[in-house]
Amino acid sequence: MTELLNGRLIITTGDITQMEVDAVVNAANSSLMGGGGVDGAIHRAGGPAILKECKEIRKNDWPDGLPTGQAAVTTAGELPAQKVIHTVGPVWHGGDSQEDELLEAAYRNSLDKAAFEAMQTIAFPAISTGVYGFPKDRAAKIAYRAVGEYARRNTVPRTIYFVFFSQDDADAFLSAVDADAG
Ligand code: AR6
Repeated sequence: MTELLNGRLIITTGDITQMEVDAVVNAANSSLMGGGGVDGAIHRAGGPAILKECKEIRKNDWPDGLPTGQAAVTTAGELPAQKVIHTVGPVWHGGDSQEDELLEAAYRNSLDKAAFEAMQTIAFPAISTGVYGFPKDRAAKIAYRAVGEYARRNTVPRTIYFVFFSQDDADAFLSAVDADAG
């Protein structure tokens, strides 16, 4: 576990579905109907209440799907977290399709949702770096910058966790961010 940004950002490893936080962020797709990776794990561990609310959101707010970079909140069902914030990261198409801006927006809009509901603790997976193919180093720098800018301007959420699936991914994040700072 490593603390950055004066303790506002905590880098840790493990299964994000086990985090006891106010909100876990889901690396979803626009359909909000579930999938593999983090999305599959969250729906499996949280149970059917999450999908039920996702269907309501599709019907009431986003009939054509949640746009890339946006975020939406549901119950966390049986997860130890209180809520799930679903966001859609960009699919990597080589870097010239606004992938950087859209990834930053996914982090920022998720944090905005958390702040709006006065959530103090939020846990992010490494959005877009699995199925969606975003290069991990580049995603690390964007995630770090997005959260850093947010934390400077906002006191809520108080603590932001980046949860990596493996120690290698956590180490790669720390190297990428360190290289950026130097
Ligand atoms: N806890 C923490 N991190 C995880 C976990 C977990 N339980 N499982 C995977 N990771 P991905 P994406 C890491 O593919 O790239 C889904 O099908 C994983 O190692 O979950 O945004 C959705 O429905 C990787 O580094 O998300 C979408 O269709 C990171 O989480 C699509 O995948 C993100 O990998 C979204 O793709």
